[in-house]
Amino acid sequence: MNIEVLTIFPDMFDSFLAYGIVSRAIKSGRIRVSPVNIRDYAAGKHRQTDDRPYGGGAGMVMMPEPLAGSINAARKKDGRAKVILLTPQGRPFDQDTAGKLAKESGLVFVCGRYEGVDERIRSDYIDDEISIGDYVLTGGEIAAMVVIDAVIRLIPGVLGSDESATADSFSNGLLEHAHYTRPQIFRAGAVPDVLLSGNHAKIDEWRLESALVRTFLKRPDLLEKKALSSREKAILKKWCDNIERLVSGQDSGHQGGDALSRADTLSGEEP
Ligand code: 6GU
Repeated sequence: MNIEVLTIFPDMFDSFLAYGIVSRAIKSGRIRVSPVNIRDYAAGKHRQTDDRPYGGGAGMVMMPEPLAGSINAARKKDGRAKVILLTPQGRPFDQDTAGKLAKESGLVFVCGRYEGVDERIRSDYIDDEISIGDYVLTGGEIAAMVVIDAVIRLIPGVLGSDESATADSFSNGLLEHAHYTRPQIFRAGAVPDVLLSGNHAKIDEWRLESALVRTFLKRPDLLEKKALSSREKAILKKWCDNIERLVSGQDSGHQGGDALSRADTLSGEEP
């Protein structure tokens, strides 16, 4: 995949492109990322890229000519490339959008600065607008890095087999299960026995339960959106039943009992 990033601060991308999976993907030739200085397409002695807004008011607006010039140059290299403006007014970025963008042959990211880009660029040159969340950044560069990072790891071959994206949080509509590595005992915490058992059916079941419970606790909105499988429903129902048993045990005056210890098949990791 060919990625061009149009920005007035191309050097911001140096360290982003120099490390880890991003750097490896570039070296392997699976992606190419080219930061392009919009200023190279600006005219005049000062190569100005921003100007005051018509109608007055605070802030500056990115001038249309340098943006049009740099977008046209990127389009000339790859006519099929999708041109994406990073702006807080864009569509909220999510894993689903990352997956769709990973299938494109080329992407051109336009990084807005100041108060934004001239409206005629937005209407005539931009295929899609993306926001990375409901807050305002000083420019689109960090947002472009966020989007590029999320997209390239979904391109086939970019992740090694031991870094698979299939179990990622969000890829199945759930947060990912809990993870443990050595040592087996750390402070008061032990690794759940099931993970040491070598029983892969049991480990899969534990991981699904962990994913469901932590999604319920941390991001219940994700569960509302998700079509649950019958296995997933059964696991959540088991937790419901166990909690119900615990509560009705309290109502009838019993103390203790083992309702929760039965519910706690996650061995203390989840509550
Ligand atoms: Cl894509 N750009 C800027 N400037 N601010 C943002 C954003 C993008 N997404 C959230 N805030």
